[in-house]
Amino acid sequence: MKFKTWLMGSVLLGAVSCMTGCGNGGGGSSASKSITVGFAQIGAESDWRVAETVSIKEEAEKRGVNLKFSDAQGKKENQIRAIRNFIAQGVNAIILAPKEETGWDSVLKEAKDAGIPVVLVDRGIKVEDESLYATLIASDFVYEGRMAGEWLAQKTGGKAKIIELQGSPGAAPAIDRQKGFVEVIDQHEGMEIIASQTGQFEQEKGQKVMEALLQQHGETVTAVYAHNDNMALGAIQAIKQAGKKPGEDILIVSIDAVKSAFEAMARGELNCTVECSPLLGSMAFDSVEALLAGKPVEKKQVVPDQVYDQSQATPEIVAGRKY
Ligand code: GZL
Repeated sequence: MKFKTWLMGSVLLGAVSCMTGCGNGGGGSSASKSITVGFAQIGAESDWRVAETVSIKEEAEKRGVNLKFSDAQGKKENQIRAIRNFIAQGVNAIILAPKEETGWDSVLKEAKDAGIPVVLVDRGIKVEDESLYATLIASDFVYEGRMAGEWLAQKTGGKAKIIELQGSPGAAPAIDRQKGFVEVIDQHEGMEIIASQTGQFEQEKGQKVMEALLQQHGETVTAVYAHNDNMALGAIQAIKQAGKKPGEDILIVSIDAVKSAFEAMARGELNCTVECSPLLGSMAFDSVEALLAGKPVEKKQVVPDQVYDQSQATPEIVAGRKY
């Protein structure tokens, strides 16, 4: 008798959890079954981006999550297409690293109508209806920009002619890292941004932009602020080709704190990098699992950052860097 009751009960429970948790998303605890998650990644434009992809994929593997991965090759329209495919495939949840802040309302409404929760990682968006995404897991880019500005102001005694290498236009980190940096520069009359141009967060483009700007400003520039390390590494190449010493003739401060930045600091070519961790896999899947279990999730989960300079680019620290 007991056994039968248990059996009937478990069959019923199984049916209910499948109706709510299978197919196109919705409730049901993932702890009792593997889930399918779509990850709409921007591309592989930087060491940081590659490290983020590895973090998400490794965490999915660890948790037995069936991950559908899409690399948008740097195009927002490809990310939108990927999200539509995920919806059609009936994934349980979507993780999105949005290339730009705007243009997401329509496709995220489709995900919401399909009952599929969306977790934003690493970059925020601007939408009419904030309920179109469940949570944003990201660093505070304004704070990162401020930290970069404060470090440079302190290092130069508030006197610098700065070339700024911006991230990709419309991206939250590019907008906010500039905002935070300018807030600090504006407090020092001896600090001035003499040129500002996008290098799309890419090393090669950062080098090309710096080569061109050195033609115009080579005799006045005293510092470079790059929105990410890869563009800083490109600028370092350009400065060397111009016969100047990066890190000495021209100071360089950037953001991300990837391993190659620590190696550049150890060579004395980069002066400072502000960490912005790409290791978001664990937080992302904690959020997905909580959402699928119907538990509350903070709307904004801020990832802590810190400043590193050459004094911390020791062999031990470089060897210990996870990305
Ligand atoms: C930051 C991330 C930025 C990195 C760049 O969260 O969006 O995009 O700083 C990457 O390296 O290209």
